[in-house]
Amino acid sequence: EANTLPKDDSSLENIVRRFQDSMSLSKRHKFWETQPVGQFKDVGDTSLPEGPIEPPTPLSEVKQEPYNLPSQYEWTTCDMDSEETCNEVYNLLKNNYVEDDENMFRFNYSKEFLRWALRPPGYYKSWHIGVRAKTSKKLVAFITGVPARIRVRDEVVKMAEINFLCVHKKLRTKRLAPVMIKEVTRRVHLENIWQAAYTAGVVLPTPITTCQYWHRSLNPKKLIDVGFSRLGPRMTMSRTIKLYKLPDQPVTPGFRKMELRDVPAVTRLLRQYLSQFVVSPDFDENDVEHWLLPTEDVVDSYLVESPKTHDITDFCSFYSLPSSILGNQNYSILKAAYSYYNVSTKTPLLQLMNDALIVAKKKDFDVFNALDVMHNESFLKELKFGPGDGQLHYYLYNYRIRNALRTSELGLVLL
Ligand code: MYA
Repeated sequence: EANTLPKDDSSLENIVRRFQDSMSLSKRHKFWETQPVGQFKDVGDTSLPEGPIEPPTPLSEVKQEPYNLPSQYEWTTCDMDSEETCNEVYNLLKNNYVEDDENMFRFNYSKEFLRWALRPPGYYKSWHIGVRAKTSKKLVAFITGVPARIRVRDEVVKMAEINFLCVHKKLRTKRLAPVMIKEVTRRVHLENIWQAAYTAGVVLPTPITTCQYWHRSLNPKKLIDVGFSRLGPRMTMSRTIKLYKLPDQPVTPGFRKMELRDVPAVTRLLRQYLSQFVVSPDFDENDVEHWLLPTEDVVDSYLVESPKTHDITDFCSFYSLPSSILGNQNYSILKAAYSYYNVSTKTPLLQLMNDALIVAKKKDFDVFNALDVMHNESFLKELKFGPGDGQLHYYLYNYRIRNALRTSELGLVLL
C-alpha cells in the first residue's frame, strides 16, 4: 500500500469526491462499471494513454454460446431481407423506441430506412439481434451493429456502430439491456472487431463529446399546432410563417442531386473534408455509394457542379426520420430531415445549407434538424435554427480518448 498517510476526511480531495458522489455524474453504473469504457473516476487523469483500453483476446477464447436470457425468452437473428421480420422490427421500434422527454413524439424509422441503416457494405446478419418470447414468438427486444472504419486522430480502427437498442415497454428495468449489449459485443468479437461507437440520450461512462440538436422550422404552423415549437414572444402566426419563408428553388448555380457517376468525386471531397476532425468515418467509394447516394425517402444528397469546369466543389446531405406524434387530433406524423454530411469548398456553407433547407421544404419536411458537430455552428443561428432540449452523447467502447472533444472536432453522424 503506497499511501500510508491517514486520510483527512476534510481534505479537498474528499470534499470533491463527496460532492461528485452526490451528483448524477457519479451515479453507480453496476453494468457500465464492468465494461472497457472510460470510467468517470478516470476523467482528467492524463496519465492514461489514448487507444484501446484492453487488448483483443484470441478468438478461441471468445465465448462460443450466446449469453443466458431469462427462461421465457430466446435469441433470434433478424433477417432484414425478410419482409415479415422487417415488419416485426419496424413495429417494435415504432411502438417502443426513443421518445422526447415529454413523451410527445417517438421516432418512427421507416422499413426502407432500417434496411438501409442495417445493410451497409460488409454487414453481418448475426449483428441484427432480436429477443422473442418463447411461447408467442413475439419480438420484444432488439439491438444492432454494423461494421465501420472510424478514424481517431491518425489511427483507422475497425468498429461496430451500435444502434436500435430497444426493450419493449412492458419489459423495462429488468436488466435485459446489459445482456443484449454483452451479446452484441460477443458477436462483434467473433468477427475480430474490438471497438464500437454509439450515441445515446442518457449519460453513461463516459461521453467523448455531448452534442445538441438544433431545429429549423420549415412548416411552423404544423410545428406549433402539434406542440413541437411555440409562438415566440410578440409573434403572431403570420409573422412566424413569414420569418421561416424560403425561396422556391435553390439559388446556387450548378446545385443538383447526386448521381452514381459522382461517387468518386464525392468520396474525394468528403475524405479530404473529414480528415480535419478528431473522430470521423473513413469512407471509401463503396461506403459513399451506400451511405450517400440518394435513396427515396431515406437519404438525400445534393452537390454543386461548377458550370464552367464541371468540378464537384460542394456537397450536402440529409436523412429522413419521421416521428410519430403521440395523441394529437390533427396530425400523426412529423416529417423531419436530419443534416448528415456537408462539405463546402467554393459555395459558402451558409448558402449551401440554405439550399438544403429549400430542397427539404420542397420535399414537404416539417423541420430540418442538425447537431452542433463539424462546422454546423457557423450556420445554425443565421439560418434560424433554434436550440432543442435534450442532448446527444457520443461514446466509444474499448477506446480511450484522453480529453472530451469539442463538438466541432467531431466528424461523425450516427443514425
Ligand atoms: S441509444 C437508444 C436507446 N434506446 C431507447 O432509448 C429506446 C427506449 N428505451 C428502451 O428501449 C430501454 O429503456 C433501453 C434500456 C433498452 C434503452 N445505452 O434493461 P435495463 C443501461 C447503453 O434494466 P431498460 C442506442 O441504441 C443503464 O445505464 N446503456 O434498462 C445505442 C443500466 O446500466 P447501469 C443503457 O430501461 C445503444 C442498464 O442499461 C442505455 O429496461 C448503445 C439498465 O438496463 C443506452 N441507451 O433498457 C449500447 N439505456 O446500471 C451500448 C440504459 O450500468 C453499446 N442503459 O447504469 C456498447 C458497445 C457494444 C459493442 C462492443 C463491440 C466491441
